[in-house]
Amino acid sequence: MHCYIGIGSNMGDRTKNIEDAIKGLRESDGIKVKRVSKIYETEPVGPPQPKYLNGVAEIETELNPHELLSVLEGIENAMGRRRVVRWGPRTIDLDILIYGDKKIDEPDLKIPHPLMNEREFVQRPLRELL
Ligand code: A4P
Ligand code: MG
Repeated sequence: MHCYIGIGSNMGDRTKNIEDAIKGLRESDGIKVKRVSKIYETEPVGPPQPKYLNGVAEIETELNPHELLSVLEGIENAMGRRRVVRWGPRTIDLDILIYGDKKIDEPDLKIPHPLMNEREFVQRPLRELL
């Protein structure tokens, strides 16, 4: 399936965090990274916090949506992400933006990502790839 993954970081070495996350995607079984957008510095949305770097990766995957979500969570956890504040600062955030033309509305998984269309930090890199 053809998917788009949103990538964000606003803590620590943001550039390295984004690179490590993309490397994590490349090394994951069942995922092929096709293209990566430019990486942009963006104003934080939500509580006051440092600026983000954001980008989007286009992937092809054999994994189903829940399997893909677990892989993304595995990469986040391996990179030392800790849940602290909703919408708060994070070393890395990986979101499934689009999974083919599938629509999912479950408590732990909503696709397309519900806030995607309102967020310029997602739209700008995504536009490059669509
Ligand atoms: N979840 C549901 N749907 C999805 C999906 N499509 N992809 C669930 C990934 N996860 C999905 O997310 C909480 C839970 O959402 C996951 O466990 C998963 O089951 P999280 O990443 O642990 O928590 P969070 O990120 O604090 O909450 P949320 O609502 O995902 O926040 P967002 O929407 O990701 O926003 N400003 C700028 N400039 N750039 C940013 O990247 N990011 C955020 C976080 C806020 N402000 C930002 C940015
Ligand atoms: Mg998230």
